[in-house]
Amino acid sequence: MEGTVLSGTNNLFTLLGEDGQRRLCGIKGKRIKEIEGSYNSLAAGDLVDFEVDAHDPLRGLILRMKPRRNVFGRFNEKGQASQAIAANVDLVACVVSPKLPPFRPRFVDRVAVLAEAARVPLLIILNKIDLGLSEDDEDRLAEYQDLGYEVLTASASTGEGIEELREELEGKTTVFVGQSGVGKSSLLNAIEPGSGRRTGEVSEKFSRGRHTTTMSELLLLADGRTRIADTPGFRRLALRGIEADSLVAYFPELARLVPACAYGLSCTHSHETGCAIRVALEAGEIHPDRYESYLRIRGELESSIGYEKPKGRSRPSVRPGRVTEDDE
Ligand SMILES: Nc1nc2c(ncn2[C@@H]2O[C@H](COP(=O)(O)OP(=O)(O)OP(=O)(O)O)[C@@H](O)[C@H]2O)c(=O)[nH]1
Ligand SMILES: [Mg+2]
Ligand SMILES: [Zn+2]
Repeated sequence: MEGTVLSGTNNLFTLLGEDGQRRLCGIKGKRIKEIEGSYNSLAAGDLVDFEVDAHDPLRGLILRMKPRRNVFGRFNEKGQASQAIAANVDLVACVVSPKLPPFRPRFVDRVAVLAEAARVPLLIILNKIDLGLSEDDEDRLAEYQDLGYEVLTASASTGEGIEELREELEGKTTVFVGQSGVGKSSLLNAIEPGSGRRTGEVSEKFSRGRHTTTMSELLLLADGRTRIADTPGFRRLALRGIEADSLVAYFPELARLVPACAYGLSCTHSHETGCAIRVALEAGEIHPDRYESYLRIRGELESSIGYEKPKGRSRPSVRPGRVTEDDE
């Protein structure tokens, strides 16, 4: 039978079978990775073939994973192992808040790169609008809109913007990502009253680094067509697995300038004279913070283990991939 992975840990997964039944399933022979030749294990949203346990109709064994349409993943804190967060999604929703925790555009830039790399559209949800929004943060959000990303403001507490959000998500499979405490689970509860997601106190999170949601879980809304993956908040989003030289492709406003760079595809866009991106930066046509994000992520990709610099040409390295508060 075919089934969808709703959640899972330690090789035990909750599946929704095509018969509408939920079952707890292990992996037959614990060899799913080998079957698909995939480094990632199963994630919420994965489609699998499974067999029902002959003795227990509510249990089963997963036989294989179906090919993925896409996968939204991240690397662990040390950037050493990839973790699939959700598979086969239509939309990545990056949830942010104006305060508690503060708005961090650099985090959004990282999610945007991951979404572009997975070829999935990005929606930015500014939750907690009831706490107010500084002019600076408002400008940054408008900037993302100009780049072509959809931006919605909402409040899980007052209900503002929830109807628009519901409409935006309707009929899609969306993965909610964002720092701990921004209100991902609260938004889900507001969209679908009765979904009973556990939410937590922010002050407690800050002092103890506690996460209320501890594992990704795909929720099916009552309309039967809308699916949302609630995920644990990340403190930091390490980026790996992208060639430093192709990173620019995932910044839409930079990518379209590359053909005009004097060194074309071999331009690092960090120092070259005749770099169209640097010219546009000087002219104030691209946002300095976005450019800074590009440099930081590029530095991180270049300094990460396993990355080999292209041979034959020496180029000064851009900034090392330092981890700063802003990146968290
Ligand atoms: N003022 C205000 N507080 C909110 C809003 N939405 C959520 N909160 C509060 O923010 C805190 C964190 O909310 P959660 O929904 O647990 O956040 P989360 O993003 O799911 O956090 P993790 O599961 O740890 O990743 C809770 O105390 C919520 O009550 C909002 O719109 N306005
Ligand atoms: Mg949560
Ligand atoms: Zn350039």
